[in-house]
Amino acid sequence: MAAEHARVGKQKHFRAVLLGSAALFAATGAAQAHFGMIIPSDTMIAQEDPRTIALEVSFSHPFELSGMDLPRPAAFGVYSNGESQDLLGTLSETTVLDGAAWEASFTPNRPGTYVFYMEPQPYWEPAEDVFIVHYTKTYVAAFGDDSGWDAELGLKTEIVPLAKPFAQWAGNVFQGVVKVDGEPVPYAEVEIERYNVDGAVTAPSDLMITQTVKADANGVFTYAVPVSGWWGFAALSTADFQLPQDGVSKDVELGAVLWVHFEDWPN
Ligand SMILES: [Cu+2]
Repeated sequence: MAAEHARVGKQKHFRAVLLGSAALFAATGAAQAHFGMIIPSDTMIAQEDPRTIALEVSFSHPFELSGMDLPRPAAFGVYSNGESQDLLGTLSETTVLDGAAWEASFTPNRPGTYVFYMEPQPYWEPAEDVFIVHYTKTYVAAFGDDSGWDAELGLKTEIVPLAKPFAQWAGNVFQGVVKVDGEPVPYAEVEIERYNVDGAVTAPSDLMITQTVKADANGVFTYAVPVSGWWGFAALSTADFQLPQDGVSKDVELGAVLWVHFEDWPN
């Protein structure tokens, strides 16, 4: 929602300008995070499952279930068995969480891991005075074959999984390496949110909407996932280039976003 988004941006802005004011910090709360999102209808396609998966592509606040508008992405595709396939032409318009978004369907034709990725057009965020570009991906295993689960696509920025980015239990620890231009990013900040699509949740504090961890000196981050569902990991860095806004060069926040589904223990 545009209004929700503006409010979020303003909170961040106030925080930056009036740092040190504990009273104001308490009044405005913590800022929510934006997430590029790719959510497939299935992450582990069995032989007997429907072979066509549906994909939902958006730019949202996943914990709070509010969407922003996502213009047609600059790139959307799938990587499998060492090859990339352009799927940009398969996107059609839809709405996700009241935001303009995209949907597509894809039918894997052979076993292995399929990595769906999306590069959005740079998003101008006036309240933060930056452009935001979230390189987003998710992994799907087809026909019981998980080979290629650790694939690195060579995106500008990317989380390379150290744990399988599917077939995870809730409670498992998840690890990945944050990379920019193929190199690990020491102490990269990673924002983490759950997509509460299965039911709205009220956090006990706004500080708990987005969880934040830092990578270690080797760019490796670690997070233990408390409950099942879709979890988004967004590793943030500042680009080594700027983009013009009204004739002025502005910083670009790069996000390497990875969506992973965690499963319930079958009691
Ligand atoms: Cu937003």
